[in-house]
Amino acid sequence: MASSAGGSSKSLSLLVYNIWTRDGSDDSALAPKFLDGGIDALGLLMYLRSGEELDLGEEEEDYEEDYAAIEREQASELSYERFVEKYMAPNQPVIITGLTESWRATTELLDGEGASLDVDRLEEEYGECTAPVHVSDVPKGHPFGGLSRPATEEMTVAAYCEYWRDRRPSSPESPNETYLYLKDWKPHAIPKKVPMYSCPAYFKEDWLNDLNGSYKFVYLGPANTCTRLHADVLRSYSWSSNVTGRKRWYLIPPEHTYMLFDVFGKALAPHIHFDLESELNAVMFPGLRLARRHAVFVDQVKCETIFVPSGWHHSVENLEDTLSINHNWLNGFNLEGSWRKLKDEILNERDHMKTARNVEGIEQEFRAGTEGVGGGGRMEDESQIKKDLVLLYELLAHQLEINSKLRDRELQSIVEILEGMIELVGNGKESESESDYGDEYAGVRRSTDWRPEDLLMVVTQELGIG
Ligand SMILES: O=C(O)CCC(=O)C(=O)O
Ligand SMILES: [Fe+2]
Repeated sequence: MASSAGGSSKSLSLLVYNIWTRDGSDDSALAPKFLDGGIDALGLLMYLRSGEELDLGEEEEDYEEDYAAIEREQASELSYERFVEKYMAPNQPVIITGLTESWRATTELLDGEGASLDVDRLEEEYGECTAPVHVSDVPKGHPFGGLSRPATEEMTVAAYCEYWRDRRPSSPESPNETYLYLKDWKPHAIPKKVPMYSCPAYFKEDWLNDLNGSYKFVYLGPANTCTRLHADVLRSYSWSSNVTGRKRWYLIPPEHTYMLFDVFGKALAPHIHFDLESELNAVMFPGLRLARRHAVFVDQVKCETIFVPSGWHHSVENLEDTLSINHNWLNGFNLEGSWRKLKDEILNERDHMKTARNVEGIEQEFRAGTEGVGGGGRMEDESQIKKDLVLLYELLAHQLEINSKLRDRELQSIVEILEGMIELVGNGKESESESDYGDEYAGVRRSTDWRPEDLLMVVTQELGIG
């Protein structure tokens, strides 16, 4: 990658080579490093160290304008069965129109013509609620070039409405416009309040919200606010409806996810059109240009609802002041994908723990050298994985308890996942699990006709829940 390495780069590469090949004893140990992008990372590190020119090869074609579009369907002509067959089961995105016109949010929270939000009414009804608010600094002349900082505090809806009414452009000297984006607000949690919307029938089979309804959100953001590239919790589906305003969505199919990560396979690009004119960004995110070839794109207008399939990374920009409502949701159709992802994360984390001592120092040095580059979300860390594992376990346990209509294939998936959890978590403890659970554990593992309640009990013990 670097055209010619100087003295310090050579000794550095020798050091890394020796570490990665266990002191030169096993060349084949380098193979996984080629596959996971580590060699590119080494090249990049050498470049940063030596200040040498990089040979980036031929200038690539720019695919930026080539995004494929998302289909649109009218709710009145889309039966539930067709939605399942054409979109939910094959995990394909769609925009559905005609679902929100009768919502209270549409009939009561918009101004006379329904053209924009009635902020006074919102404040009157919900002023005392609190919600997380994200701050976005957007460089002038680069709409959506800014990244919102994660919410550090909650704000009352009244205070947010005041901000909304008093918004002014920043002073001409300021390089940025600063916006506040109210996200993940949960007004449905207010007791005895008439709901401002109802969940469309297509999305009602929802094991995630069956648990405690905590994945139902309202978003309110001025034009130019955005949500960085991400995939939703546990690879859940999302549906999102615009009550008013316009959003631009970019979605990347799951088979191309790997193209969105940096050379270390860890940091996600913040946006699908992250600036690749910068040489360093281009090297840091070698797959991003190609990912654009596979992205689909839509401008979603008022009263349209998008179905975001499982595991599709997406970034979202508010093109106008926008009020939207969304749920993350999960059921027997995307359950196995959720589990596959979690299992991969657990295995990766273990692998990482094994090699962490070897590569962490190098990686940290690299990150220090490229501070401010990329900076997208990191792959899940250990505590997040544990939380996700507990969440998945709890929602499965809940379905077994409340859902008497589970289809055979769903029951089978649940049992296989519980077995997988035991195997994975149990393996982590190595010989301990045998002695802790003795015959009971062995009995479950040997069992050919599954008993979900036994599996649940063992997983509960293994995860330390309950
Ligand atoms: O509207 C947004 O800013 C983000 C929405 C989103 O990520 C979702 O619905 O999954
Ligand atoms: Fe999302």
